[in-house]
Amino acid sequence: MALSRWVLAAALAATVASTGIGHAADYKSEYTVSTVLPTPFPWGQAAERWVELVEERTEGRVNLEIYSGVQLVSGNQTKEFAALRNGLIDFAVGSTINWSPQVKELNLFSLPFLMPDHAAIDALTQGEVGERIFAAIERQGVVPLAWGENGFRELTNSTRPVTTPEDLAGMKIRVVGSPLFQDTFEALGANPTQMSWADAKPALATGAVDGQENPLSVIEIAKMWEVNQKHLTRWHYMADPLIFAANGATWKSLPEADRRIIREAAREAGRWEIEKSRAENEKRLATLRENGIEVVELTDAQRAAFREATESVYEQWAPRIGEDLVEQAREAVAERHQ
Ligand code: X2X
Repeated sequence: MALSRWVLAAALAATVASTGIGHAADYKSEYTVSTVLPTPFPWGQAAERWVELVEERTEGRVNLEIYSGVQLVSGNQTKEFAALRNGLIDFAVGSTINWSPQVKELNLFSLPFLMPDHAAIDALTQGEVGERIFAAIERQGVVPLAWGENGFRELTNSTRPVTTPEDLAGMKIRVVGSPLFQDTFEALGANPTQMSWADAKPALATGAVDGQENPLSVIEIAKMWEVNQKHLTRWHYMADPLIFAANGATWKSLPEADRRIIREAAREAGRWEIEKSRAENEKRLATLRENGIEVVELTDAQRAAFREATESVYEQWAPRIGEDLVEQAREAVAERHQ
């Protein structure tokens, strides 16, 4: 009797071990998290917050390690999504711009002057458009978890104040490696050059390019005034959301309870980062001015001239993004709560 009870207990213990209840044996010692920007950029802070929350709430079971500067893909930011898809990267907090060459729907956010304000960004990411975008990512084997924000991208240059498209004529502008950006700046009469973030500052320092575009946080923290940037046009022409995401196989390998923790932590980190970086914009602008950058605020009429000059980008890109998705986005923006 006693023996049979012992046998039963031993058999049960063996079953528990082999089915891995608790999954102790299934965890990797480290899960990679890719980002382009490190702390103190809001983007890096978002990743850091996520990692801290996950480690705390999984009591160290899920050990996330941040690899900034997209070092897992040798700094080539437009290769990040492919690496996340094929498992070279476990998790990432990535910009819609950098993933748009693989997920064509993400070009939606790069359409010039689609989103005039923060409420417009929220109307897309927090609504049905955002769900459709996440579904498009999921179809490619990557699990989207939450939204963050890099921010409205403003234009800086070394040469002159830019208030009209004509001011951009022939100006050499560094843009991210996205064909849509190439088309936008060509439509404006500028001379765009695609390069990764790692190459941007050196190119500005040597004068190989005259200008660039990035959110105020990036312009301030990267100290763009040190690489000849003297003029900033606050044209709010587009904003790039960030997406927290997981490789599909990595995601499936994790117990349901941990997945819930990771997803919720990503949502919290994303909400925290969006709020924080929006609140910091005015302070950042003041720092830029203190460092000698001249800021041009556009009037509605001036902004309209830029919008008209880039209409051709919609004709070129709406069919590739999906006409109905672009239309749905335009409606969501028009109906947004301000
Ligand atoms: O490369 C850029 O400009 C950056 C850092 O903003 C992105 O990764 C989109």
